[in-house]
Amino acid sequence: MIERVKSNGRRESGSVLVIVLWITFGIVSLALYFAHSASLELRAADNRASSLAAQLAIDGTARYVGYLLSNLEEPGKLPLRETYSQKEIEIGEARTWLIGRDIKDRTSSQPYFGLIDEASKLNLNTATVEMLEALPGMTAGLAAAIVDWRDGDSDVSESGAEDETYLRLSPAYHCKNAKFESLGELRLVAGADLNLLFGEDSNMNGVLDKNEDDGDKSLPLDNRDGRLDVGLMDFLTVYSREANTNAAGTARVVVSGPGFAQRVAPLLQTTFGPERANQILARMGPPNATFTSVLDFFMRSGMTENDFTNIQQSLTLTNGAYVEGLVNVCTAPEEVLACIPGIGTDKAAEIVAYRLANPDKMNSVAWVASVLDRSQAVRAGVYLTAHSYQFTADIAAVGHFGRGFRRQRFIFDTTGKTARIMQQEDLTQLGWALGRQTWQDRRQFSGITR
Ligand SMILES: [Ca+2]
Ligand SMILES: [Ca+2]
Ligand SMILES: [Ca+2]
Ligand SMILES: [Ca+2]
Repeated sequence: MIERVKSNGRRESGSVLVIVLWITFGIVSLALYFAHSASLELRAADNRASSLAAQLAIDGTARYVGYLLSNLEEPGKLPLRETYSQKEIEIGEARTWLIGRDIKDRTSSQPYFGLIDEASKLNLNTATVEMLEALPGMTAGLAAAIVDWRDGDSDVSESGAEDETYLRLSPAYHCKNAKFESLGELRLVAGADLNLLFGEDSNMNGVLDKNEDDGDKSLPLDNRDGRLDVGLMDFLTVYSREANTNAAGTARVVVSGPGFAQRVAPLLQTTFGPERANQILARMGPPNATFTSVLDFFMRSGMTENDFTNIQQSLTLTNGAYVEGLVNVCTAPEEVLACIPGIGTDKAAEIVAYRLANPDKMNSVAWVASVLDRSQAVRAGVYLTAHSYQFTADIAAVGHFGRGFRRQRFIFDTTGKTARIMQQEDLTQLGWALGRQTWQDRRQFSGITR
């Protein structure tokens, strides 16, 4: 009897122990669960804070670029890279970078930092179909469709596309029949597929990232040749235009056609003195001679390159408020130069080599006459300038501990008194764009450890 009581007591205390154990286990699980979710919450909040700091740092950097471009020493000139900050710009605990383009090197996996010159590209609103066709990877169909998209009529050009094509799509839309307002609009044009537009550069940073050189192992598909085959987007713009005024803001002189000699005489006299001005004018032929470009005017004037550099910003061929779509021959990559009539693939490499050998001459278009023969220079001059007034600032940022990556692209216009943002676009969704080295270094970016 006593034995039974004892054994009953043991059984009861055994059951109590099991229950207590279960309860303890339950409490511990709950505690772990809440601790885990609290730590996730904390982590998420921390990432949100980093991301917010990165965004604010981007805004700050855009202001910095705006200030820089509003106070250029020489209007119409891309600021020298030595004169402004481009990488690891510290703003509180955040860091920003200006992602640029190294037009000489398409094999690097390390980003190049700086502003991007929009006048170094072909303008979608002014380039002829032949110029567009000369771009690497361009198809005849897309080149013709670009011209049909922007021209006011609905006549389908050879291999082009107007309403008939776009209204058959689902969803259907109309051909614009007006100028391009943004580069992104190109995606709507018939024949513009993503491979053609973006090439292998899926994150649009201008450098060869690992996934862009591993064939079909990861997206994008690439040819694994150790070189970044960029898409058409890198060579095109819709923003390039110059104000038809000189650095002081006064209207430029139209140096061609009836009365040109009278118009240009005061400028020549004030700059070079009456005697030299008369010499130059005497060489220019009849007082109503016509010139096809400012470069043509220079070649016929017998001026020295230095003389010409002093007055070139006061010369023009047209009366409008702006001159649109000229290509800056001092900054354009070889692929773009090859599209210019008179330069072509034959002379583009020579132009690039001359630029590298003569950096001090890059103040006007005059030097082009030393590389091209006269008839080539006359053809090319129509499309060329030595000035740039629109710049892209492609700003990437991280917050503390290198977290919260963000990226935004701004297009600045400097034709007015102060630089103005013409367009801005968020590129964060394209993912990390600062190369492997910065990815490895990014954990050191923290205000806390210092
Ligand atoms: Ca049209
Ligand atoms: Ca890339
Ligand atoms: Ca790939
Ligand atoms: Ca490649």
